Amino acid sequence: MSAPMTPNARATWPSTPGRSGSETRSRSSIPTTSFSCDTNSVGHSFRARYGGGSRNGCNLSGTCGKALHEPARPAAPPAYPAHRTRPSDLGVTGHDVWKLSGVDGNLPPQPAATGADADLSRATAQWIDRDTVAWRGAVAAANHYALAYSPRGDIGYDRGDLTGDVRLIRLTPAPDGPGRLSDAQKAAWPHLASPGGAYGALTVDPRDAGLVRDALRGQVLAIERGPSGALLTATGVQIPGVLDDLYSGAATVPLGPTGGGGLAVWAPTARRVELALYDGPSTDRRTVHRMRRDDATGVWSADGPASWRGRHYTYLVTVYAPAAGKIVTNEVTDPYSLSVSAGSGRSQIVDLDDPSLRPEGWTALKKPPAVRQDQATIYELHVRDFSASDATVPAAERGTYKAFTQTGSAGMTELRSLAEDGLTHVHLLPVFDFATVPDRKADRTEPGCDLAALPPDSDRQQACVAETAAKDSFNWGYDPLHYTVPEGSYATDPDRRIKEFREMVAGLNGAGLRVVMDVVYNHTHAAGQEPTSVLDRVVPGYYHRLMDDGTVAASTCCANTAPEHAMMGRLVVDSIVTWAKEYKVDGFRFDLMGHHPKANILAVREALDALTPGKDGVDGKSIILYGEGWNFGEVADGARFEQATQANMAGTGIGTFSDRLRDAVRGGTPFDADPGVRGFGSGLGDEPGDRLAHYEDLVKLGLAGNLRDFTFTGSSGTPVKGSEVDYNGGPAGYAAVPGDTVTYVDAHDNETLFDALVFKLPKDTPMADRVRMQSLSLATVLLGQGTAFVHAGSERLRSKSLDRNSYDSGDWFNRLLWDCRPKGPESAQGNGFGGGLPPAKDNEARWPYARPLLADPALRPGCAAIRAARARFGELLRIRRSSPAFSLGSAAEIGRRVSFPPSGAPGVIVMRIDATGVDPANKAIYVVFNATGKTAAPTVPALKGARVALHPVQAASDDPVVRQASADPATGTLAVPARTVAVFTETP
Ligand SMILES: [Ca+2]
Ligand SMILES: [Ca+2]
Repeated sequence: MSAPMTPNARATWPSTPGRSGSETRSRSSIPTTSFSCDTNSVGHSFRARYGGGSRNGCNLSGTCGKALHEPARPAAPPAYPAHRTRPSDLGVTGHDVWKLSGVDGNLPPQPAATGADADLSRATAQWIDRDTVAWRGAVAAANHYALAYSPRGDIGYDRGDLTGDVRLIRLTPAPDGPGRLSDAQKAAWPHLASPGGAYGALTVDPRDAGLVRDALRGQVLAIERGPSGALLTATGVQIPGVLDDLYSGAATVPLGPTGGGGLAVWAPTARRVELALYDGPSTDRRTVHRMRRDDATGVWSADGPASWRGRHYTYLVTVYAPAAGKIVTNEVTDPYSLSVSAGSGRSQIVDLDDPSLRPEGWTALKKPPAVRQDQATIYELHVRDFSASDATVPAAERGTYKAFTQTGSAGMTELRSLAEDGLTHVHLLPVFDFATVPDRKADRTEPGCDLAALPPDSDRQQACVAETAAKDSFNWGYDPLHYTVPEGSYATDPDRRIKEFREMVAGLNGAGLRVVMDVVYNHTHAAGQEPTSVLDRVVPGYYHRLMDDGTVAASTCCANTAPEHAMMGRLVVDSIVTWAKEYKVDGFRFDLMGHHPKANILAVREALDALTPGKDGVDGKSIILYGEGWNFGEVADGARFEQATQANMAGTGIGTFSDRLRDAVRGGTPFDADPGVRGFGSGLGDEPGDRLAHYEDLVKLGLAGNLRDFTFTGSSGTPVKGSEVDYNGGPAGYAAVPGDTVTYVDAHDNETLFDALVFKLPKDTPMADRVRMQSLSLATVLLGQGTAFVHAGSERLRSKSLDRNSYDSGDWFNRLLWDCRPKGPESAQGNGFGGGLPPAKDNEARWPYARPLLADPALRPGCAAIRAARARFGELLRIRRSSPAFSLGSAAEIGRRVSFPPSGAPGVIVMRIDATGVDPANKAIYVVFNATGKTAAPTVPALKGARVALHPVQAASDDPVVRQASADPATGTLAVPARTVAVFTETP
């Protein structure tokens, strides 16, 4: 029997049928190439389809962290048959022998096939549990299937067949069908069970079950051979399902620093894991220690002595990495890191209870009173924005956690003042370790131009900012590197980040504000073998969500994680609990929460609810949760699991941002090509018509917590339920309880409210009226049922110089100015407006709209306007806090008590809240939103003869115009000046 010979291959076949033999073939080398994400197209499809907000984040370094192989090109090769003898039959040198079922003896080489579908860089098969491989396409009864694996990771493809140290696990058509997924499997893996039956099912031959763990610790392919044995298909295998099945015991094993000097890491597919223990954060001197693998859980551990505490470490993970196409040894930080070195290159063993990591008084930290979710009023703030431009903060502390300890600074004085008015939470944009800002100040470069000296409509500011954007101090930070470590660039010294982060929490709590963290578990900065890839270099192919071909899903802009996989889901819960317990964080906002399973977010809730002051030092039940419940991408419409989307989270009390009221108040959507589309708060009040009428319905519904079952008289004149009001073709009302809804009119995404109004309001609108419309828009947030959310600076007309996506626009476009007084060139004062054309990257198409606006001095507010806006915002906060009627707490109470009597005029909304029995001081509260340019005078018959007056806060208002609002008990008429929100109380 002659072996097929090719220039690079040799094969030895057994001379006696049934005896073991060996076959060795050359490895085909597969070139690796990385590619850049087309984030514009990703962002565009996001924007086009969903009301979320433009994406930000990880498009920053120019890589999505994915590496793709170029497909191996099949030559016209000889092919080999299917099915192999049991490996146990083979001698120690034996590797690979093909047999056909029902045919005695080993098969000789077969004639050349015309070319198999053998792109080994893809992974179209999915190993979903220890017994089952889902096969893309139908399983053909006449064909033969197997998992081909190699502990050496050296399987290649050449001339029609596999090369390398190929071992096999036999697969047979699954009994259901046959060759079909069972109903239970279809339910668990809905995206594999499309109506056409996209995936067949294969079962691991019980005789080979003992090979499964070993196979998973090498390269694994799924192959299909024709009746003659010719290779038809060879593809990589997705392994999260089988790992979750085999290693379910890992779910409760402690990971990361486990006390003393102990460490543990889950790496079930690794061939070896070693611990590299360094003498310091940057020295090369290290000792390497073996780690012990627990075969049942896949967890590797080292029991270090307590003297290891403080030492820096990495793991040396020897593992098959599909992105490399071979076995590699990855030096990688700990996914469960609690501390990292400056630059995040090494983890550090720390005990977070160490007194040196705690500010004074930490254990006894006094929290501001807990606030029910629907009573919360949240202020969304970026750590750098808060103090980078605040001259009252020592220069070394500007832009840092430490700035929150400067109790006498302008910023902290302002936060305290807002808290006194009724603000309850500060929500911080990402403060976990992210990848896009160098930790050390010395490694950062700030823009070198005199930005303030340039003309207000110049394109030079943005050009200058763009030059240093990749190396400057600013990024929003939606590019996670280590989920459970504070970001280093916000510390005055990255090595003191833990203590300084805690000082920030204590500073904010001391100012009367609870602290929310923006968390981004839905993606990582990178995947594959990229240097900033952590999870995927420990367990390649596990933590991220893979598409049908095995590439990493990137619908969120970046490498999407898969919290539906057990250990990723666990990481989310563990990380949040650590922030809650060890950093005393009072709330969490999930970025793209709709990409998480609902069950994952509920598991977070459950874990937090179990934290008690006595046991854990914090009251977990007082921690609020909310997130972006958008429905898009590869998970859309429940394609893979029940998502944590707006509609699905209804009734959980975990909030989702409502885009309904936002769009109705601002007008249009954040994604319109023309930014001038008007809404209820931006000038449409003077343009009666169907559009205004519909927007008024959305605003009313939003004021009532956006409840799906809230019934009110709609613009049609007949009663309508929240779920019956249209929002872009779907139901507008989706909440079941008021805590489900986070109401907002601006956030870090998209233009600030002031900038949106610049685009939308008639150009000749006087500044005083712009201030009024700003307040009116914010009033729809602050006087509604449900969680109120504002972007920092909205209360003071904050502008980003019309930037719609400032994630990497530097400190300059993100300036938050606490001091409105002119202190330099005209463009440096005020609210940030007129800081030049916004960065070309996301705004250039709008420059023709922006240029004349930025050049217009009438659009730059002075101190009087900014102070007026701030004063009225404070009044709205005080009014919200003044009565329980503004947070009734249940759908039933809202349904019973909130109504919208006819206003008699387009552009005017009257809201009545029956306060009897909930507010001892008031019988009812009336709020009139007059979004028109004329005095409104709605008549409410029920008010005839009632004791009705302007709310005491407004009777003493800073705004002389609202003080003119009046009630006439003789007629029941409420007279409200143009562009004004007036609140009236009816007393017993
Ligand atoms: Ca960092
Ligand atoms: Ca930057």
